[in-house]
Amino acid sequence: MSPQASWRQPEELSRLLQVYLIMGSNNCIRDPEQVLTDAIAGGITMFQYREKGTGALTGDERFTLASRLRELCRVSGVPFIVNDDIDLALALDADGVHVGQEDELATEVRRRIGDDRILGVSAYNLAEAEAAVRCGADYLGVGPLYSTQTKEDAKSASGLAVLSGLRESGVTVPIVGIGGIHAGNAGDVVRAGADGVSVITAITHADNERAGTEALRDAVSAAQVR
Ligand code: TZP
Ligand code: MG
Repeated sequence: MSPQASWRQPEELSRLLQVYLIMGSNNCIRDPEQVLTDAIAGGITMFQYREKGTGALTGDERFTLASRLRELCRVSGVPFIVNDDIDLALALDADGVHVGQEDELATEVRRRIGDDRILGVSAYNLAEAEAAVRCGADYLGVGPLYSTQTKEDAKSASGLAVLSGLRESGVTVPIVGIGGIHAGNAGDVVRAGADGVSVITAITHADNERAGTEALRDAVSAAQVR
């Protein structure tokens, strides 16, 4: 089994979702390669390249940055996921893709990326979560749980009840929470039913990205000791 294929196993994915950094160049104050290097040193378990919104890179600049970040992930064994862009994911031999509800249908994405790559799908409620699982999602990104300034078109914050609701309704796939998460609330997210937390600002705007990552890891690990 290729490393990518084993990463799709639910127990493995649950571990990989613990501290999931998402970013593009416009989320970073410092150089994105340096930010990712420090976040890897701090112990991120998965990375998503998401180049979106005001000031996002396009064309060759976007491809070049994506390739460099992909390489940093490859050498450190951190799964590299691409947001939305299946062509970019395939060109970079990414370990997976993450799509929203508005993007290409998850069944079509699965067909294009094959059986070895991770497929993540965003879900805001139970109906979206169940549809995503039926379409072949390996994990769900659920949120925004708390209010966030980072996503320009973000829905209103759902609160944590959506997570416990999904678990009570029998959704068993790995779940990562998203939206407004930081070291101070990450434990609550995990206790409500998530396997881990995905963050942009909590790492990219931390005074020290490595320390910021370590604080998230500690908060998630402490909440997983039940
Ligand atoms: N999807 C829902 S909220 C969000 C995305 C991409 C942004 C999360 O960013 P932050 O800075 O961690 O709140
Ligand atoms: Mg999307």
